[in-house]
Amino acid sequence: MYFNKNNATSLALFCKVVDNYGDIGICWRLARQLQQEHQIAVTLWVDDLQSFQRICPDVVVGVEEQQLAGVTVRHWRNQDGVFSAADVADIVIEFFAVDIPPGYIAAMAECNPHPVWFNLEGLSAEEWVEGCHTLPSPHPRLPLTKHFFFPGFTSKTGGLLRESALAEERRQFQSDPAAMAAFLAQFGVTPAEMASLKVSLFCYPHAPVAALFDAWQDGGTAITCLVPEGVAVEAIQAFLGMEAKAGAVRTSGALTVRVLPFVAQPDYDRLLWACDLNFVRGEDSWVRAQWAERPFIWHIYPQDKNLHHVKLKAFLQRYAAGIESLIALSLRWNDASTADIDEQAGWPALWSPFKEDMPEIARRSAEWQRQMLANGDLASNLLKFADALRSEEAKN
Ligand code: TRH
Repeated sequence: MYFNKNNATSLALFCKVVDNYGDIGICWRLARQLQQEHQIAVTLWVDDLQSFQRICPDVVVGVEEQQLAGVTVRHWRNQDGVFSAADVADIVIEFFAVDIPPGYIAAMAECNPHPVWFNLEGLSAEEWVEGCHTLPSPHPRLPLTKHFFFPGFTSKTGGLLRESALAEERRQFQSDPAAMAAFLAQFGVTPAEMASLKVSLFCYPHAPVAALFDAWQDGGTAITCLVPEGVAVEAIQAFLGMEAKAGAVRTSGALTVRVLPFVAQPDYDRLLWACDLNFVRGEDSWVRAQWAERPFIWHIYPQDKNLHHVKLKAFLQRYAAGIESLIALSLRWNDASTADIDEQAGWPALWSPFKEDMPEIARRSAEWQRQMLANGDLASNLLKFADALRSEEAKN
């Protein structure tokens, strides 16, 4: 073992917030886990402390360097900077192919041994991922090689981010109705709402929220939709008839919509665990929904030329095969067409079979979780691969 559990290993993780919360959400989760479970001395370089503060309220905006949960957080302001070999970590990770400062790369080349260097990529269920995972990319000028590391859903990928205590924490919470009720009560959820079908909603603004709300309103099942502040604001305000601020609530027909505060990351997990159905988006909340062992619908981050539809279908093929109602609702939620579904079907016709199938979807979600557990977790897999690379370098 080169990268021991004794704080002797250092790791630098470089994160640029492109938009929203997924970039920092994933990096923060990985940084914490590497420190807490593997005792790695982690420095997280991040360019946007404001976004970071939304998912982690302990972040102080305007501070250049701070300690958070054992992780050193550095405000990454620009590409400048003079670095020496002593500044360079044993393991260097660039998230989503960000360009790390040229001065830092030059200092990496001065190190002996050279640091292990990764480009940590985004999550996709597409088959090509297996072929690209762990591929080397030699630097054009310097004696450095970067390796691609892909999260994924099979044993030939890096697996998914998952803290070692997560499953047990979730099981305990979900087997304690009083704890779930107390958690939701702090946001104003009433006992009647507790007894209804509870749905959390996190999606991009273009999701067909209004059409879904119409179907829920006119349906026969009492539904409480819990929406963190700032999500699908236009549609939520249209339903509420008032500003979508935390605490705002309105019932119409069978549907109650309640706005929650945008909660800290660990509470977002509890929200997913406490709800009967979760609408999630992007990457990190999507993975958390998979660990929540509840039915979920994924709103995928949109890409040019509808590339995201290919990714969505690749995931549904692995996850939802044979569950037509889940496939149909997921495709329609993402405005993706396919020959397999009736494109004219209205939302009540999509919702009703999906609701009927929810017990089966919940069983599938438990089975999926067992399948994913067998792939190990991303942080441990990444360290194992770093170790293999270092031992290879030591031999040469
Ligand atoms: O916010 P996202 O849409 O983020 C991203 C980015 O757009 C990114 O550029 C893109 O590459 C990626 O999606 C695919 O969705 P995501 O990934 O689910 O991240 C949301 C984070 O916010 C996640 O860590 C959970 C957290 N969160 C909270 O902490 N509290 C909340 O109340 C909510 C709703 C989310």
